[in-house]
Amino acid sequence: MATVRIDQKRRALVRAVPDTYTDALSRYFGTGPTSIENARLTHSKYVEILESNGVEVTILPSDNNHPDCIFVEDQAIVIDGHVLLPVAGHESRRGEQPPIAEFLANSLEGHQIYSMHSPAMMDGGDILRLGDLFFVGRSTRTNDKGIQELKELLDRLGHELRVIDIPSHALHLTSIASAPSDNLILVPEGYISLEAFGDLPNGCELLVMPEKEVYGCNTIGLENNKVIIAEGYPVVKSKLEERGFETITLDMSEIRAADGSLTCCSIFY
Ligand code: CIR
Repeated sequence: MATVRIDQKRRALVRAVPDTYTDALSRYFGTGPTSIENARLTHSKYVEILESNGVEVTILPSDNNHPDCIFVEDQAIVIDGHVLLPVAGHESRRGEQPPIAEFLANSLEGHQIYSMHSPAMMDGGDILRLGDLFFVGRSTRTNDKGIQELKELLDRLGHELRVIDIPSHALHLTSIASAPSDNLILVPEGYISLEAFGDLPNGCELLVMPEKEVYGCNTIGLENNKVIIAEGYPVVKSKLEERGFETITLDMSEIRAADGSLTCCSIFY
């Protein structure tokens, strides 16, 4: 999930699909990608959608030694121009970070960059931002020490952090929830207790989706009430449209096959 507010989504970093993508990790939604060509097609449509909605996109070259390298969201946490570089929760993904860190250091000159240190670990995919309120998933990828380091940064920035336990059949918090706007969270039935989100600020609410549309709960909210959604989740689509959102649909099947969702493929900065 983007860790920036909707109005801060001006620039995004993505990373090209490597030749080794069919070796990407897949344990949750996915049974493993089968077509690199289709993954590349989806990825280029993803970039096109962002660009046609006014986002300046930079594409980092892929890294064949890291089949999961397109999932850049996990590798850097950008909050109000500050960057926290987490220790990725899966050891095989730890070498993905250096080019991303270097790019952000050059692009966000003058801003503070903090590096997390093991045994703390965290995937950026465990963070969800609702306006100025943050949620973090405690998951197989994000531990208490990692959460403590994120909290220290958020304390300095004056933002509140709430912790949500992620069930063992889900990868990340953002695999099952997202904020299509700064006052709405999409969340599926049957994964997280709604109480875990606590009292939301005035005007904010949880929109509960059927359990079978869990994958569709990952969306990317953009300015002008637009939201990118995965193809094939009709309830998510109609509920968002009822609320006045303009939905932009993308076939995510080859990304889902590696447990990736819409938000995983970009870092807004
Ligand atoms: C992994 O297991 O790490 C990748 N195959 C999928 C990462 C998805 N990232 C995300 O939800 N932020």
